[in-house]
Amino acid sequence: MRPTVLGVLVAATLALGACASGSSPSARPAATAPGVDATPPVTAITIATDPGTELRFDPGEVTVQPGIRIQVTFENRSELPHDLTFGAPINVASSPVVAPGTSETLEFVAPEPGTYAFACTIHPGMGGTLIVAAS
Ligand SMILES: [Cu+2]
Repeated sequence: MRPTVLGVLVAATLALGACASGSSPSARPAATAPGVDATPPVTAITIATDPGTELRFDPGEVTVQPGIRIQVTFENRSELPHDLTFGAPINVASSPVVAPGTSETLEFVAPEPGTYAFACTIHPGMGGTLIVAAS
């Protein structure tokens, strides 16, 4: 009689354990804060500067999808120092001075659909537009 009761208890414990571990994967996404997906799809884009001495980005307009992780490679192809700065709500920037012929990679998650400016803070008027639009 006793061994049978013990056997039932062990079986019940095992069943509970299996149940708990079985529900673990589905519980994991709920533990992640909304909008903070650890592995959203990645879109890689390149924003370069004019290869000469013109104070402009190439391209001056970039379109991406909302909620996508964006990897921006900023290539300073010109003979002048530049930087690449995204204002609020993105708030991501390269080093204050990206030397001619060098590049840096920035990363952020594209905000909600809209139009967002980026700029070179070294050269007033040198800027571009990031368009976030659902496709
Ligand atoms: Cu500049």
